Amino acid sequence: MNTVYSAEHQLHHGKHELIDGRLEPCVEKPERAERILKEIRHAKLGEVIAPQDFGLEPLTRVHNQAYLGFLQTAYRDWQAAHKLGDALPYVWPTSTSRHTEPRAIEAKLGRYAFDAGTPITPGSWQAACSSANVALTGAQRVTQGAHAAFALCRPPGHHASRAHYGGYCFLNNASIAAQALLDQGASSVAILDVDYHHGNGTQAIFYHRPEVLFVSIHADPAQEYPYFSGYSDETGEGAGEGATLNLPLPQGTLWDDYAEALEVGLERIHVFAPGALIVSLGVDTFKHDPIARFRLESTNFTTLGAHIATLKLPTLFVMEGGYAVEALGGNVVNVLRGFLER
Ligand code: SP5
Ligand code: ZN
Repeated sequence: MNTVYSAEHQLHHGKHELIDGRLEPCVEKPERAERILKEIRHAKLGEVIAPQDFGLEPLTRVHNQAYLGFLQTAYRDWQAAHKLGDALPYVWPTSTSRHTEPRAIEAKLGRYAFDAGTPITPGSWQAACSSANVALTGAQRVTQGAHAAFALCRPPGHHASRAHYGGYCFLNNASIAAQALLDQGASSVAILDVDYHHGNGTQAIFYHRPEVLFVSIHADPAQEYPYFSGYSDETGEGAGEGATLNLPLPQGTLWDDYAEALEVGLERIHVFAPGALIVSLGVDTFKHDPIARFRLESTNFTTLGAHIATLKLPTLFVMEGGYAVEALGGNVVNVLRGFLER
């Protein structure tokens, strides 16, 4: 299987995120992608290829223009307003606020961000674009007939919605890839999100759409970030009713319970019979992850990959979270190997 990778991810390098009352060093750091790349090469999983540049058009299929315009100039605007360091929001509109478009950069940050954990740095826009191009290049491989591809995206994407960033995500790489597959002729696509955190952005983007099935296994939002979505009674709306399946699990979940939820999710995808599968691949379900609380072992990731392979669908893996850097590359390789070797 080919891995798509670009060193441009390194341009996004935040210093701090607001976490549990402190500004802490960002857990979403360049070392993550480098570790994964190293293990992919070491495991001789296949060729590592560079992304093509698809420009802005495929991004506008998923995100709105004003949001993209904001992201493009956010850091420059922050700097021009004489703010220091990375751009982080600290004031938010609420349901009682005016809805006029804000002009000040600090107001725009609150307008477009949903958390204070996602710093915008000088190179964030370029890195986010390159991450989307990595996903789009992977999607193109699948459209051209590859059985599988791995998009080594960084920054991740599944928390970003049409006009909101957060959760270390700016552009929703998996959604952009799904939309590209549809635009290139696929009649339907399933997205299986196995990141520890609910993929609130992906869910929102396709919530009303019947041709994209979104299945997510994640920590119960009553206990865990992102808190405001991911409950099992969210099943889609309008034409999209029934095309969202949330399978929340409690903190502390071990493989056996995880595997049961996985079977439910895979069965739904099997019945949906999509033209292609996108896996939002987070390995922050690992027992030693510093910000998450499932307890999967490294060997469980091999089984996860093997189970996904039983669907026998053209599959694009899109990298999302996973912050235990020592084991990160190995855990990702285990998923991909389990998938290939089945
Ligand atoms: C892509 C992805 O995995 N994004 C996750 C963003 C989560 N950010 C908030 C983390 C809050 C962690 N709270 C528990 C910390 C334990 N010290
Ligand atoms: Zn996550």
